[in-house]
Amino acid sequence: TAPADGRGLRDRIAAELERTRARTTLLTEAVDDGELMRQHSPLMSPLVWDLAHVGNQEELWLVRDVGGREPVRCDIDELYDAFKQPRRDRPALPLLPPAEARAYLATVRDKVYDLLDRIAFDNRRLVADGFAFGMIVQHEQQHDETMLATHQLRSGPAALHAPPPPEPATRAAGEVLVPAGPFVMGTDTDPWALDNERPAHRVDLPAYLIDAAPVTNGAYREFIADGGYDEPRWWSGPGWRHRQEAGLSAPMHWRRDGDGWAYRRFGRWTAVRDDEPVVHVCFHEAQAYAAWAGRRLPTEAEWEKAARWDPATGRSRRYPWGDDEPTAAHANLGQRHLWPAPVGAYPAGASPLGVHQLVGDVWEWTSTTFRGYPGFAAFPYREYSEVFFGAEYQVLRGGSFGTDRAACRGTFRNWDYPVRRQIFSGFRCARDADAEQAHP
Ligand code: AVJ
Ligand code: FE
Repeated sequence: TAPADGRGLRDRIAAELERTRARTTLLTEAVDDGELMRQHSPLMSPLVWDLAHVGNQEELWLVRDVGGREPVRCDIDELYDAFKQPRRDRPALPLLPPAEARAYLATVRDKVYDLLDRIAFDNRRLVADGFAFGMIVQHEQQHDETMLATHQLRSGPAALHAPPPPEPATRAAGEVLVPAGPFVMGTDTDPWALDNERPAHRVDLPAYLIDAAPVTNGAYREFIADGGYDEPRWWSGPGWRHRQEAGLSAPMHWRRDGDGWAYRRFGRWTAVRDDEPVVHVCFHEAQAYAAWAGRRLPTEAEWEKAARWDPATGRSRRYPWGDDEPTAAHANLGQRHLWPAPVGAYPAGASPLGVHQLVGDVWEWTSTTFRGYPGFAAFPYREYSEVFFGAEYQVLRGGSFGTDRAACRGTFRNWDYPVRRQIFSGFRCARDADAEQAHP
């Protein structure tokens, strides 16, 4: 790794900032100004809000806080404060029009490059290893994924294009036994890991079985065909209430198509493909499917042990395949494709125990609610994650086809309400090992 104040770190940060801004630009130039200002769903912001919010956070953290520079503009802080402005109210705000928002982002970015040239990467926690820059890169990438979900919700002809994901190259089916024993969950050393991924701590788990691949459309269709949506015994109390109130009968963006099903993906309807991971299901649907299948969702710790634990060394890896950064051969990440890849498409991304597609494709619901790890300390601000701790949010793991590699690793934690499904959410199942499997 590069010395803490070396050219290497500066160049790496500049490259990540540029790569990320190129994605933001793509997502916000794919539609006209009218569509940027409009709200495509009450669940989402107008795209032009996300755009200026990304610039405003960069100004707050890098220009003002790290750089100690004069504000670029402090008149807009309130408008782009996510806690002061609920999403459904954002279209009514006096938002910066697209051209002004773009000019604002460019001004902020120029100051950040200037700062990057001069800054000493000393031991102050906010700047050590370029953390604040990494946080801002991840923040922009997270909003890019949110903007991608907005694109998926918008009606009208397709505005985004990408080649299809790779075809299966191996069989990824059945379950994998993860033996009982401790592993290290979370991290103390990953330089850009966020506060909720820390500290590293030992977790001892009994033996369990976890699916070798995410649940597919084909398997999910059997649940639908078997009347799963109409059978309260598969659903939790709150799940059934939500299924009734929301009138759920299939994943979001699906419709009946003759005898089968079609889904809408970024403006195009096509027949549902059975060997792809199911996406756009809420936690309640995932839980009901698991109950129907005689299984359960994995806990967050079970997910992470399957993704990181190396049985040969007992170490926790950064990713299922090792510590190397993801490449196109490892995982479907970064909006290279616009939907999940069929199961078995990423043999090079499998874990040592043979669990596939843990990273990329779809965010995976877990049965765990979002809390701080033992010894958690908010950094640099309580509003990133601590204010969301509690029973209201479920943890999702692994990242989707729309998650950038900068915002995805074996320790990365996402969370959302159990009713949400406009995100790129799927799941896999698990179950307790029986006595014979646990003690062979
Ligand atoms: C971690 C994806 C739940 O989008 O609400 C963006 C990320 N935090 N701006 C979200 C985030 C502040 C966050 N999630
Ligand atoms: Fe944000």
